Amino acid sequence: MDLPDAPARGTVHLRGNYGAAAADYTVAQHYEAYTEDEHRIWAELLARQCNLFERYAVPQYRAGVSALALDNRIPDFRATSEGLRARTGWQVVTVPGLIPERQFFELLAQRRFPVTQWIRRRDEFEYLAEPDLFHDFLGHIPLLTDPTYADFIQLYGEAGQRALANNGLKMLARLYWYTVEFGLMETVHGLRCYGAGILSSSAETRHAIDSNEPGRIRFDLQRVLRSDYVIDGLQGNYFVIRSFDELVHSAVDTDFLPLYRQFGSAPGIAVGSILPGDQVLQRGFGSTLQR
Ligand code: HBI
Ligand code: FE
Repeated sequence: MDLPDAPARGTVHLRGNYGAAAADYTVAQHYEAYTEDEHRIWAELLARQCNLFERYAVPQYRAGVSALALDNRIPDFRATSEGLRARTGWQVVTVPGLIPERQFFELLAQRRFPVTQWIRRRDEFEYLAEPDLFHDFLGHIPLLTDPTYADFIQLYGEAGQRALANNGLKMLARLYWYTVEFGLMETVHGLRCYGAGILSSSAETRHAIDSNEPGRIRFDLQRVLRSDYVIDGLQGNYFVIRSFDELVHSAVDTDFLPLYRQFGSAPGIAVGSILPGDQVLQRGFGSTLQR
């Protein structure tokens, strides 16, 4: 029986219904309105991904997936938030889709992670133009159970608010891209993935670790802030950290403003480049050596 305020099934989860959004761009999830087919799409996507985690994901991510106790139903964000708040103070809030940077950074600074309300169609399993519920939830939420990573994402939100005021958005977005979305970590068992854009895509998960096409370069904050990226395609390079502490220290110990001033209007380093100063862990055959 639908709740009185729940709209008809399958209607409310239309993409981008920003009309219902509050000033902070959040909306109600309307959990009861998800259709059986939307739950099945979640289950099919999860089944494809979760058998890759053992081999390809960092242990902190695997621990987060276990803690979330995912099953074949789209998660109810209110229930997720109760468990998450107790662990690291984070909550999951619902948004209609991509939201303006200002509101995005504000939510992260408040330890409120925005997850998209709608889930992709079956014909979008391989490629999706913008993040959906599956990418946002399965990619980003498990690591918010890790205290150090959880600190980094809040620090990133605070840095984003400062970047907006200092023409640093493009450079800071690169930091998010090459860590939160497509980051790798060096572990005792070899390279492992922690990036959400990798772990929510079976093709990218395999590519990031198994392919010898992309380069794997040791993380260097200034190098990452200056490195361009493309949003529609597999990565040309991956940047490798040793720990999430390294991310927190890079965010806390760096004065970004001089970097924004020095490099903010310069062209970015081309995708797939290897620079003389790079500490290359694995040189990809797709990389181009810059003299
Ligand atoms: N909005 N909902 C949502 N999710 C994102 O990941 C997101 C966004 N807006 C902006 C944005 N990401 C990127 O520009 C960040 O690098 C700021
Ligand atoms: Fe994302």
